[in-house]
Amino acid sequence: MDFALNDEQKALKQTVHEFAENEIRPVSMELDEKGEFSWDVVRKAAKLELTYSGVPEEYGGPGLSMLDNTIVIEELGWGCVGVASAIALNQIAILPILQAGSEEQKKEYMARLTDPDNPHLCAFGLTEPEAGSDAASLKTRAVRDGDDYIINGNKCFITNGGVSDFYTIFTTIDPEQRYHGITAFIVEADTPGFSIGKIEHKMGMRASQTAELILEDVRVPAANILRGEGQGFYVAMETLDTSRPGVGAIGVGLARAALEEALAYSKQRVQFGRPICRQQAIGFMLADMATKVDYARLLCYRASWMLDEGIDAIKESSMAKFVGTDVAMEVCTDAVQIHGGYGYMKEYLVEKFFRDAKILQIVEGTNQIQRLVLSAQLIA
Ligand code: COS
Repeated sequence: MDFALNDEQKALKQTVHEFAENEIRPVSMELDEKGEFSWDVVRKAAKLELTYSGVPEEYGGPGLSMLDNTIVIEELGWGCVGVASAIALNQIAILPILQAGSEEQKKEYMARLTDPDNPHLCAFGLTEPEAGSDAASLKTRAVRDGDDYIINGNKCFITNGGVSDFYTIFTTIDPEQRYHGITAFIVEADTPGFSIGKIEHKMGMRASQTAELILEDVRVPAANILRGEGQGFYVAMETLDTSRPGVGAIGVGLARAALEEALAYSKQRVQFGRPICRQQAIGFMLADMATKVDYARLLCYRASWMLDEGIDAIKESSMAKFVGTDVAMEVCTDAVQIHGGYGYMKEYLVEKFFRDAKILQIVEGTNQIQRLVLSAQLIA
């Protein structure tokens, strides 16, 4: 067993770290303040192939492994959770097409995503106002009409909603059949009847755009179905199994950033005649924070490595997601605490980190759902 990154991985980590430091951090506070998605940053990320780093070479991407992608995403999370989400959740939205698409679908849609000079984004449309954790209860309906389907319904909390070129929309062809009726379609953003509703005003992750999708008599060819009628629930679950370590890695990057801020502050803040890092109460907090970052990262690496090796990793992916993001919340909370009153002020990065951490425990399946998945696997 080798815990060291190889030379290529170290170089990759360095490149993405520099991108985060030079292109993301300088604008992250402003994007957060304005609640603005930045095409400028996303275009620069696309130049480095970061928006589609997991797309295999045969479809025009660099074909990074899951582990390499997890390394990339940690650095983006270090830069800004909002920007990291815009980029990493695009990768997640690519997965249903890569994992369940036909050869023609992969060729067509990957070509659009992998153009570094004119990058397109896509989005994953599963969640609905009344179907969040209980994904199988979704109501968006697809009804067959000749060679097409007519889709009606609403999706909510969709990351990159309104800035994407196409969407994977999960529908039901028969709600009575619960998950057996769920069918996934690729839907073009410019299809008549498809529109963007409310753009959410969020607590954190504000540099990524979260929107409602409205589908009113949207006509989509049957050729746009992914894998087949009634296969959509499995497509969604397989996507989430694969994507969850990446969300954990955003948490690891954020937690690492919060630890760095807390450490730097505690070295220069003097109380009772010495820097507060020399007070045991603070020193022990820093020790716990550093340990949490490390074990969360190890779980993300392990789940990613298992996915690369083709080993069943449902349990390990869920662990990586909930540990990575719970650690982010805990470490960011402690980073604010170490900053005292200053940590509550907008001028300090940890104030933003704290707000950003919260959403990570909710997206991509709440951390309670992760524990449900894990416990179901344990007792099966
Ligand atoms: N990977 C692969 N297949 C899975 C799976 C997984 N993680 N979880 C369930 N399945 C399969 C089951 O094996 C079962 O298939 P068969 O009947 O053919 O054996 C089928 O899917 C239904 O499983 P189950 O009965 O467990 O489904 P439930 O409706 O009870 O829900 C959970 C399962 C809770 C796991 C699912 O609803 C879920 O993941 N919810 C969270 C959704 C989410 O993450 N939303 C975030 C939105 S994306 S940002």
